[in-house]
Amino acid sequence: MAASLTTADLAHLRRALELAELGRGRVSPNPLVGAVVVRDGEVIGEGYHAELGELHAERAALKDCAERGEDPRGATMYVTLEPCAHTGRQPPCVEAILEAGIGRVVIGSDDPSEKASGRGPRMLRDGGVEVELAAGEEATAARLLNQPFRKHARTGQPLVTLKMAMTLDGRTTIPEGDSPWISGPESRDLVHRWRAESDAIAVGIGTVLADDPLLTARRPARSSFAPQSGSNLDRGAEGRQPLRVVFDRQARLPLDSQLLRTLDASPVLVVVSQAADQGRLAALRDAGAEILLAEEIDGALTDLSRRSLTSLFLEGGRTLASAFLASGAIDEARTFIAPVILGQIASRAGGGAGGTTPEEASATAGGGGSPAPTGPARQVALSREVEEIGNDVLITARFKEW
Ligand code: AOF
Ligand code: ZN
Repeated sequence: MAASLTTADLAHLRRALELAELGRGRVSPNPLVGAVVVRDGEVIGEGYHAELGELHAERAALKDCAERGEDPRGATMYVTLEPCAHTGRQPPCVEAILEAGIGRVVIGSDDPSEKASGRGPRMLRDGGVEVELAAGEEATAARLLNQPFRKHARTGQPLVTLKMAMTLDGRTTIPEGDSPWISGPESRDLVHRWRAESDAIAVGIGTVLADDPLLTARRPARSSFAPQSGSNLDRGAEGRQPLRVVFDRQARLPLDSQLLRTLDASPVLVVVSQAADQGRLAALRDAGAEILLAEEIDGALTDLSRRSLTSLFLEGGRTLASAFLASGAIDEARTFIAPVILGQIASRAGGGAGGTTPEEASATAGGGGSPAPTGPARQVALSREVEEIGNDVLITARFKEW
């Protein structure tokens, strides 16, 4: 089936993948999707899913054909995700493809959601359209593009990405009085971009008590971060803001913390346990925080997913990370290694790098009021990539693929 794809087919599919990328940070909980329409070797229309609730990629590409005065009858459509057959925020793409008389559809990846799962491709075939599913590199790229969407569809939980920054001697915390940063400015810009692309960011209460972080996505001035003009990342100084989540079993989040003082920038959800004091919970609610009661990380993740959050970006500290690891809940790790040696026992927690304090050890959802679970938590990555970001090295390791 996929063996019949030519070099030209694969090039058009890669173009569709590039187009899909343009929707990043703007369409969740929906997938990133791109489409290209080609007739007689010539591209006659391109489209992508640009904004949640707006045209799907396939319809956007057909609209582009119409705007260019091109007739898609008999043409091939390359689309990164199987076309939908259901009516949701948008009418089914399958209908539009059949109406347009597209002769062949080349699909980058399946759609594992219940309402899809092969229905669209079957309807296209029944309608006389030739349908081919890609394999190999392009298919892998199409699946990797939508890991949050795919995990959410398959498991009812968000994709969890753990971010860390460490020195050459393996330190993740910085001594008092030193510069608070481990990683360099380019890496920190990238972290802000990742925040803007995530549905939620989580930290442990220890990190909040130590650092009083804002956890918003701030748009850096540097050119390494250049959102498309017109994208919502371009809106004013701040872009799309993820939900801020604090794992705080005992509800100790200070009422005067930066998090609670910036609720107009983005909401704060505090994950507490039964052990939390009712008075504290009432005070947090009065201050505008949302409260989520969850004894286990698993339960917290399922609840976040029910709120249509498909990705959770974990930013410190080590205890929260350990609790997630022990629950087998980490899908991907992004670790910066900075060309710095601290060479001493660190005492300052956090500092943007994610730290651990004694308080935190008893304050994460997985901690149970005692130190985080230990035991055999070793996981070996399925794949990893290494890049240079400024003076730092970034290792992206994938533990699960959805
Ligand atoms: C998208 N964009 O380009 C394609 C999608 O809520 P709706 O009506 O927009 O439908 C979303 C579902 O449609 C999504 O979960 C996926 O299964 C399918 N395809 N979605 O948002 C697109 N092609
Ligand atoms: Zn669709």
